[in-house]
Amino acid sequence: MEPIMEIILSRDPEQKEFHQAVTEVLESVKPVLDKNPEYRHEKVLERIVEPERVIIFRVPWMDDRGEIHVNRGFRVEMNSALGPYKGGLRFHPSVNLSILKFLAFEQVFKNALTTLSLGGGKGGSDFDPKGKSDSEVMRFCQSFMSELFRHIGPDTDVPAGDIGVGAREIGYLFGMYKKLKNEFTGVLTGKSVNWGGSLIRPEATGYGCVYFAAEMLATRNSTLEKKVCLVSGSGNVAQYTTEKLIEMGAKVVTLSDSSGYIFDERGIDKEKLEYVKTLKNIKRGRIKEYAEKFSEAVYTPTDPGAAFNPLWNHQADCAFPCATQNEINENDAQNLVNNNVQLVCEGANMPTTIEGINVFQDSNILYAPGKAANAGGVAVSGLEMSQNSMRLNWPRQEVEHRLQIIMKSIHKTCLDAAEDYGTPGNYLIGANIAGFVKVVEAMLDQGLV
Ligand code: NDP
Ligand code: 2IT
Repeated sequence: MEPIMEIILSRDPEQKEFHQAVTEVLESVKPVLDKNPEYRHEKVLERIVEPERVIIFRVPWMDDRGEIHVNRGFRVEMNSALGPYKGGLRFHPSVNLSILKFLAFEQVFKNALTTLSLGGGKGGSDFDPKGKSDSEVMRFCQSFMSELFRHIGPDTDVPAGDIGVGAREIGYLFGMYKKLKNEFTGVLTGKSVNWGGSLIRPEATGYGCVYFAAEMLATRNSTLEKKVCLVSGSGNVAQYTTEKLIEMGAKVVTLSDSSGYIFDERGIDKEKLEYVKTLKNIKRGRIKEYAEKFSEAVYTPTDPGAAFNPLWNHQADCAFPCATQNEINENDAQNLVNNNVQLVCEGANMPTTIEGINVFQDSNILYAPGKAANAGGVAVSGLEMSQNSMRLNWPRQEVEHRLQIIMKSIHKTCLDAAEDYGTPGNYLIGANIAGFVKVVEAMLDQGLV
């Protein structure tokens, strides 16, 4: 084990998600360190695993009954070697420093792969938006921003959405920032299109993930046409992954939320997907209601403590985990491989455990890690920043075309790096090495800061 792991484990022993993310990257980049002895001499690992800055703050807010609640707010400013800190905000009761450090660490390499000038960061709160009224969410967002505003800025740190943070939350956060700073700037991305957002940003993560999958299949002279696909989640990434898969002729048979999943053997078509969008984005309902509306679908509750998740145990050609971290464990990965799945493309961040990844790596399937496959979201956020700086809005086709070019470029970058380091076709190693080298070279150019 690299001594750096020992430092991390002793410094922050409880941060298991962060340890997992670091372990995965360190194992991939060993050959790079051996080839470049100056990296060890310059202590690049020690530097890259330590956030440049972590901000933790109190977020007091009042619910509709007049009761006061106190949540914890965070922003992890991980690395600014390539540009302003960039990355989403997550509002979910599970949020803690370990989860945000893992997400910020992944974001640094992901952003490096996008071809744009973006550093990496992540933030959020243990606030749970589920079951809260719009007014409660607004008051929470205003309180959150009343502290965060002093740490961010369009050239400093540009947050966006993630789990539990969508267009509604970005709107409330932006309103408060603008009031406090008296400035209308591109300080957040994922804004509504009529006041500074970019077309295609809501779709970008899911669409980009499907473009990446299509590129992978093309290396084996295959396409998504008629492929049976398992998708998990039913939020932003799952919805637009499903939309693009349908457009490309694939058949999506599952969607989920944290309570359970639906299996629709006939496939989720455009109309059914519209129902899901209204159900999740407007009614803020549960995926269970899909099976009440469409009797051909079967709903199965999931038990987070179970040995495997039955969603990943259906016959399929492709799998797109689009919900959350560690949703595919070793058993799930083995079930996917046993069912002859040909491709796993990660829409979520770190959805597969290290043991699960090992199962994929030991098989012949095409496996793309989230930091490559889901980079389309932050890439279009980067394009939103460019449009805001120019005070111009590009048409839908232009943004989508740029997204396609970026995803193709990330795919090629991963394959080239994997080839250069003697592991052809290994997207995990390729993504980690290409992202790492780009960030490290910039850090070395900029001196010991
Ligand atoms: P949303 O909040 O829109 O949707 C999240 C979905 O995942 C919901 O269906 C939710 O179910 C489910 N989910 C969340 N937490 C859990 C959990 N602990 N167990 C099981 N299911 C869970 O978020 P996004 O779609 O934006 O994000 C999904 C994933 O994609 C995350 O890993 C995120 O980091 C990643 N990502 C997002 C990007 C973006 O642009 N939004 C960009 C790149 C990656 P429920 O409603 O029950 O909570
Ligand atoms: O994980 C991610 O890449 C995101 N949540 C999107 C970040 C962004 O800045 O658009």
